Amino acid sequence: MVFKWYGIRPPLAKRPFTALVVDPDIYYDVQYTPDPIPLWLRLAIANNEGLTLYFKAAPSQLPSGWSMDEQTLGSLADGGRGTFTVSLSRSKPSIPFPTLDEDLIIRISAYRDDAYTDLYGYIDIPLTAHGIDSDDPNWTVIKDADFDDGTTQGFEQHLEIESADRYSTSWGLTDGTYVSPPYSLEAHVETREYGYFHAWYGAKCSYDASAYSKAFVAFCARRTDHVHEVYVESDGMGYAFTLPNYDKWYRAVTPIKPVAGTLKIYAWFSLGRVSGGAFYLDDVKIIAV
Ligand SMILES: [Ca+2]
Repeated sequence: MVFKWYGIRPPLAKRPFTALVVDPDIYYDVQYTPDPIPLWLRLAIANNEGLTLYFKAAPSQLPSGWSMDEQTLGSLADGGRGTFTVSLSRSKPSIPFPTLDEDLIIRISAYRDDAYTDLYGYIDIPLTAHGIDSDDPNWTVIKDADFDDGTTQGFEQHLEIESADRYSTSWGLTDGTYVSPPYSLEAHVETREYGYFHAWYGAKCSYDASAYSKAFVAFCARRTDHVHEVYVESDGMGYAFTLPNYDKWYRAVTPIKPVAGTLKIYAWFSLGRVSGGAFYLDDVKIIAV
């Protein structure tokens, strides 16, 4: 499971110190994930309080089956902004169709000192976790792409360049890494001497979920170093995920618009000269109800 991040929360009552950006909804798939299921939540904090503050995350209210350690996040100077990752986990539940929805609250506290003893204030952040079983037979499967027949199964290249020079791309199947053997889909870039590549690069496909009220895409994704956020975009609705570590497969699931449209899954590449980067997809499933 990875986390996503899509907007600025409205002001919370009793906000003592900062603006926070956090996605109040967490989605996870019980397929492809270990037990317990690790989850990562991304926070963006802005400190406008006139002094350096040290931040800590802790559970405030967790339903049964959830666990989270207290985590120090580090400091922000006055006027500073930063993004932080908070980890938590859920013992693998059985999922009532279509989703298991649970409410939890995490507390972000700010301290005046790096020993975290002089409390300045805190914010409680309400979240809703949505567990999904992407293999539940009650779903209508709109698309199930494993790339293992040696074709891209309806996916095409998606590339939006912000700035780039002296680079080469390759896009297609690879047997170098996969979740289901023998292939995954790879978007690969190499830069040459004095080259650079700043772009969104990945895959897109058309889908039709217009006969349904809800749709989701579940997928496995992997990135190399110098490849950052992963984006899912469907007909104007977008989510950003961050894969905490590179060279490792993660499973993600997120809502998409129940329309006939285009689904794009791509990553942000930021490559300097004489370097390479890649983004991989495997076992992409669009489900609807
Ligand atoms: Ca595969």
